[in-house]
Amino acid sequence: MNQPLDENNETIAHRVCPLCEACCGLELRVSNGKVTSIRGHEADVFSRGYLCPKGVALKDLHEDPDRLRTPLIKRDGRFVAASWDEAFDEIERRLMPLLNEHGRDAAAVVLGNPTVHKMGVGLYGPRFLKALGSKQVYSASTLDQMPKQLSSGLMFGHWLSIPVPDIERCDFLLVLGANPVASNGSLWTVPDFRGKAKQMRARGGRIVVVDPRRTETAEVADRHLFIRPGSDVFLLLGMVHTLFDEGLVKLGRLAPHVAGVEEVQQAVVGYTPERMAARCGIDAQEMRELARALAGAERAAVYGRLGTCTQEFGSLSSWLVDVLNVLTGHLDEPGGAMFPKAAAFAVNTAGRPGSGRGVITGRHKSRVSGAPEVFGEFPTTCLAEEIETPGPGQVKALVTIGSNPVLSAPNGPRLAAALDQLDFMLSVDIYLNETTRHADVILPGLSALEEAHYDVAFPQLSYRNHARYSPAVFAPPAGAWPEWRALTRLTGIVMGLGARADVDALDDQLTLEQLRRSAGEHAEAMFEAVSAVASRGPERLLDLALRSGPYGDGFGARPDGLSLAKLKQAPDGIDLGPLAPRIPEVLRTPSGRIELAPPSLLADLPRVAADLERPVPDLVIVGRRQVRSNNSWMHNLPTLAKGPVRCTVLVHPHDAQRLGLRDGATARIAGRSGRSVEAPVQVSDEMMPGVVSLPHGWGHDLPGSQLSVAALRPGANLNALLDDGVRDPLSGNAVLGGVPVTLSALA
Ligand SMILES: Nc1nc2c(c(=O)[nH]1)N[C@H]1C(S)=C(S)[C@@H](COP(=O)(O)OP(=O)(O)OC[C@H]3O[C@@H](n4cnc5c(=O)[nH]c(N)nc54)[C@H](O)[C@@H]3O)O[C@H]1N2
Ligand SMILES: Nc1nc2c(c(=O)[nH]1)N[C@H]1C(S)=C(S)[C@@H](COP(=O)(O)OP(=O)(O)OC[C@H]3O[C@@H](n4cnc5c(=O)[nH]c(N)nc54)[C@H](O)[C@@H]3O)O[C@H]1N2
Ligand code: SF4
Ligand SMILES: [Mo]
Repeated sequence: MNQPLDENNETIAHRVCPLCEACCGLELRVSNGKVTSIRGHEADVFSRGYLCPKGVALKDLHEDPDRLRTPLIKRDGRFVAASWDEAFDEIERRLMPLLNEHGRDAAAVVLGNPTVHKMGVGLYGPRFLKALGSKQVYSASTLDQMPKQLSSGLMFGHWLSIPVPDIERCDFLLVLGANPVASNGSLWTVPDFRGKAKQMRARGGRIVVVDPRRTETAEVADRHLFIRPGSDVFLLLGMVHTLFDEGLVKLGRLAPHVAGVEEVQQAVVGYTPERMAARCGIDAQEMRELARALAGAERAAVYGRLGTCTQEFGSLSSWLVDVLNVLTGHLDEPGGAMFPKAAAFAVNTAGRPGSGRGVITGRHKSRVSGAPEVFGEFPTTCLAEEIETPGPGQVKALVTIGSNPVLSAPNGPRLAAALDQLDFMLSVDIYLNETTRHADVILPGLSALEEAHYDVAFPQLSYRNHARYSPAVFAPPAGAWPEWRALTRLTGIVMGLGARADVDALDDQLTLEQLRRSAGEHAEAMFEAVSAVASRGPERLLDLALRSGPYGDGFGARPDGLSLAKLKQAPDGIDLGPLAPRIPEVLRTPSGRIELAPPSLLADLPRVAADLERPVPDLVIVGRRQVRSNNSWMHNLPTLAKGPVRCTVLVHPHDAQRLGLRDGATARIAGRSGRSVEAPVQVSDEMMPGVVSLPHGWGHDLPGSQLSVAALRPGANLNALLDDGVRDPLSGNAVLGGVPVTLSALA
């Protein structure tokens, strides 16, 4: 794939960026085994040359001397380098007796954000979980998007059937609680949102942003409305009310496919815009006009993201976003909110089209708080108590895979203390950081540039259908293990096969078993066919998924269809066209219809009414994403770390004045728990009065980490302030915004 360019032996390689959901195609120049430059891949069919500064920092990540390259074992409180065999022996020796004595639920697993950005981890992590058989599964999803997954699951029948705006054809886009200009999008894979927003406005489209901060995205929109954090549900209910009140409901083509319209109408009767206005800070007239604009636009979409999820009414808000899309006739219509159709791995392209089992929650409850299981997980904010609380079922061992909950989950200090009580902890991670320093064994992964890649999740959320494969840019160092192999060996260990089971044989066995479940009698033939052309591991699973997917060659049935071999011949990727209507085929609800009024959501509405009576806190905090940062783990890369101090608390001038805070001074920010952090003040009228903002993922001053660059400017850990006791009850999602704080000037 790499073509030599000149006498310097410079070659060009292409790689989809693994750092965020935008999935930009990158063009790397490589000379003598080193990256010499990284830029956007202009011919990439999907991202068209776009990239952000983090993409460039992939070079720093690849070369970072702090990035782990060998397994580490903690001996007498210190990490020492170990061979892979030694590390697996240690894991078997320490983990298996715990499982044998206390049962499978004695081991918990936490999956972090990067696990969805590496094909091998995304595909082999689930295998390990299945073999482990523990109910103690946690992930970044309950710090992030679980409300949207739940509302989508209840409405459309699968956790990942999430509609995304068809921005290239949209005339009116309402964005709530998302800042894609900085974050580059989430649950919506849309590289170069800024450029697409510009194009949209150039053809007469309008964008309205609802956010307690006038964000970078608000700056490229036509209109920005401040909203009090945590109160989207009031705005959205007011808008839904208006649609019924003013006769604006128009289901269009979807009419025969929607159940529950009358129930929704009944449910919103009391929620007039006039009653909602004071609570959310958006006036009633404004609310009515937003509803009219949405209903009146030919092609429109409502998109809500992180800010609408990480709050007490996350599931209700996420649901109401799509209720608006459905009631205004914009769901599943070109230019509206549409369902992507991925080439591989999408559950909503498999099985019988049009109906299915739907989703259920609460098949079991967490031991201490009784939180319902959602999508096979418990809320990450329940992890510390499950470790701390003695009794049958207590968590004694923990496996973290690409996750840093000590910084990324509320009440990190409590979790850090709990990790020290574990009998055994294993981390599969590329850094020795705030979380992995607590581990007994750390298994590193490869650099992303040393592995081939195909995005397993994000084509299911993309603004346009496409398929792209990236070969490895560099061969991995001799003896290094990719995570999928390490996870396979771990799978063997928890299956009782010992620490030296043959990884290749086990991969063959598990792949064939998986195939028998999905393809029945055809399994053997399919297995033979892909094994002849694709290497073991994730590439083989990819070939299987592509060929049996909706655009696939069907193993010969459709010779023009996709296969891995065909994709490998398309270094710019393959465009599969604009999003196309998919209802009813995409639905997997038992009724075969869109469930507009899921009973569990309606039953949660009384909480909203009760909340209307509560006093509004004087000062609350929200988070903030910044282009040169990525959650908790990219502050060690010199190209991103340089420049101004970014971990600042933004304060509105009025609040600064009344609290006696000067720009540049240090403020103590205290939560209700009494825990506090300190950060430099940045006075800015981009904040809504009564709301301050601090980015998350900082706080790199904890002892025992090996992050030499990040430690120079550690920043303050927002999550040290936040409480782990507040959740959206239906999804279990943590509340990360709208949390009451006090601010005071430090002498
Ligand atoms: N207050 C507040 N808290 C938040 C948020 C917020 O907005 N506000 N956002 C939340 C959100 S949306 C998310 S997704 C979570 C993220 O929560 P986490 O996933 O726990 O956090 P990350 O910072 O992404 O940490 C990633 C971990 O993966 C490791 N890693 C990086 N690359 C690789 C790799 O290739 N292989 C392996 N094995 N490991 C790797 C890193 O070293 C790090 O330990 O944080 C949440 N926390
Ligand atoms: N540069 C960079 N990019 C990233 C990340 C990163 O850390 N840095 N993280 C990645 C991850 S894991 C994710 S999940 C995505 C998230 O991507 P987005 O969903 O775009 O999330 P944010 O950029 O945090 O934007 C959330 C917005 O919600 C606002 N907000 C807070 N509370 C409320 C509220 O109650 N209501 C409303 N309406 N708004 C509110 C905040 O002010 C903020 O502007 O970003 C991804 N991309
Ligand atoms: S926006 Fe930046 S971090 Fe995200 S995929 Fe593109 S280059 Fe990578
Ligand atoms: Mo996230």
